[in-house]
Amino acid sequence: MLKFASSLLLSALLPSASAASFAGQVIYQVMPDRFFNGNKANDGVTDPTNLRAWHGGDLAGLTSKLNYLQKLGVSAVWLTPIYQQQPGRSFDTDGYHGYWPADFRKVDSHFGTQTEWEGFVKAAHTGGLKVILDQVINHFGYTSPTVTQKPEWFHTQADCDAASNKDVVCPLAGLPDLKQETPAVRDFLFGNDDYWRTQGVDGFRYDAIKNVPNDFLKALLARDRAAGTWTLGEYYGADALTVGQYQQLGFDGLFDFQLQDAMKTSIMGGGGLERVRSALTELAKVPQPGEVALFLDNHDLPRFAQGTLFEDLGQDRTKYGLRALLTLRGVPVIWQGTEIAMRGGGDPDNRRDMRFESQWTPAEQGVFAVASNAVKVRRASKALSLGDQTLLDVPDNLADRLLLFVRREPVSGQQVLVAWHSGEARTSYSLKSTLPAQALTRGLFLDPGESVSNAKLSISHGYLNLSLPPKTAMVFVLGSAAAR
Ligand SMILES: [Ca+2]
Repeated sequence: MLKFASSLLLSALLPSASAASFAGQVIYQVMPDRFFNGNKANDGVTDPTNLRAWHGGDLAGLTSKLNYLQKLGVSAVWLTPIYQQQPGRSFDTDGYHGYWPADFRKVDSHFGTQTEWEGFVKAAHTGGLKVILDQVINHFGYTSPTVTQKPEWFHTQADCDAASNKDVVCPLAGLPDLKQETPAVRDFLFGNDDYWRTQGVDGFRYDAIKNVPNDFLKALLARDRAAGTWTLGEYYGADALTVGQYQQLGFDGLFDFQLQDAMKTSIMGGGGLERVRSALTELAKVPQPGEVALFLDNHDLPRFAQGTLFEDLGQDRTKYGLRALLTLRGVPVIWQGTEIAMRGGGDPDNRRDMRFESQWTPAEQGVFAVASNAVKVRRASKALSLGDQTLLDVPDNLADRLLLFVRREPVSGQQVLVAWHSGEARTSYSLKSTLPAQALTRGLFLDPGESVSNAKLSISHGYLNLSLPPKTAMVFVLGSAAAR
């Protein structure tokens, strides 16, 4: 009887079998207005010189560039919201970003038509790409007609004043704040999910979950889980502890902002790697580390490459950052343009128009080559895509410049050793190690034009010997010669 009770408890705590998984996926984040304009007829009033105005990018443009995503090698695309935005501007800004919805089930005319949406999803799926759509569940756009038509759907200033949890009840940036505790609102938001599921969406990226009540989220996520839809929560600034708490609530993944900040400081900022090591140690404790979204930057943060004064340095360190990102357990997310080290400060400067091959400098082509190599190496490796992750000890005097870990995929037994190296020059290291001797230690990441990696590893006689180029991350396949 006791045994029966505990197994019941376990099944209530563990994710159910119908849960979706994005382990092994690599996501590319697109803001359609700033990606590619495939149909000038739907532009309306645009001003490409104003980062707060519509620029004309659309679903037709994204569809025509899916071959670009395939060239990069990603397996999924996340679109910021594409549904109908509020009329007019607020704060001298258009709803080009998609976060000011008026009709959650209609494609905004700037992005295209229902038919173009269907064409996009079909082309993405045919090309092997999963589709993640941003879902707004906290608010309507400022001037959306629903705000005046259905005032009972929204929290009032009095609600906000009386609330103990201001994050949930008070408006985010002044936006009309939905009252999820009202059954009609809850059903409306559930219905939005159901609608987009019928439209072929494989996953939802939920915006601003910090500002939405947990009991509502729990019910929403249970429905997604039952339907097999992957869920990714955006809790701005989340550390590993927050990621873990929200996974327990029912999210598959969350963005780890703490790790993002550590990687930016260490890799782009030239700081030590200790903070990354500590963020990874924390992240290992969450219920589903393989589903956590990992990123260098996004549309809400200054660009990764913005951390340096010099363009070439920003490009070199972005190569390091992208390689590092693609070695980690979790789901890497690449924000459009980071694969060519685009620059830009805070919103909206981080949302400059995407530039494509014919517009790139040779240096940008070099960043892309490193990015696409790293994405493809990751996707071809079971150990990198799905493996567990074990940090190796390094001597204290090297902890600022050397981060080592092993990724091992238990089913196949495939394993790799990963080395992040922040040293300023090529350096050789010889470290005492308990790892068994390995006959095979081939480097997997290649620089453009290389056929053999210029990094070296050997493990024998209780020592791990490394020769690493400056400021980069490297991955080495491990095994007996017979294994491959
Ligand atoms: Ca257009």
